[in-house]
Amino acid sequence: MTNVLTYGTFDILHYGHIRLLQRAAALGDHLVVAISTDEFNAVKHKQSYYPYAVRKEMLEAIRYVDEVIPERDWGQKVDDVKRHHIDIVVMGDDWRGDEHFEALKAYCEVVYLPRTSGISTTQLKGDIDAGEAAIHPDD
Ligand code: C2G
Repeated sequence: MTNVLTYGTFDILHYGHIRLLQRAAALGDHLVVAISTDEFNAVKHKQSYYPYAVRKEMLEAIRYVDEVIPERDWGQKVDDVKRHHIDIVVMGDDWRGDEHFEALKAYCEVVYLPRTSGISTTQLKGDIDAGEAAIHPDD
């Protein structure tokens, strides 16, 4: 049984998030997603559109996700890995080399997956405000 863990805000879900979750789930048997609380988002200087409860509800509806837990602070990751018997922590490669994840290499494998280009929650918000239609994801 290979347990996989990933972290994120996952606000206004889009195909970049889904493709990350799909690839993370493919690395093991059980995918745990630690989703940032609204309070932790403030620490990350992020204001999510959806509150934690809604973001959690949407993630739990995704077939690749087996379990959702709260991400309350930067310091919980080692405990998360131990408590959930995590074998692999997966993040998009915008996090490659980040101390918070590099430190986990003493406890489990850490995998950085290529981000999906051309999509982000910030871009979505901007395009919607400007009345722009989405370009085809694979354009
Ligand atoms: N992601 C991706 N491709 C995109 C957008 C996001 O692969 N086009 C990945 C990110 O690299 C991340 C995950 O999807 O691994 C969630 O992205 P965010 O919700 O933006 O999460 P973030 O704010 O990076 O929070 O402790 C770590 C933080 O909680 C991560």
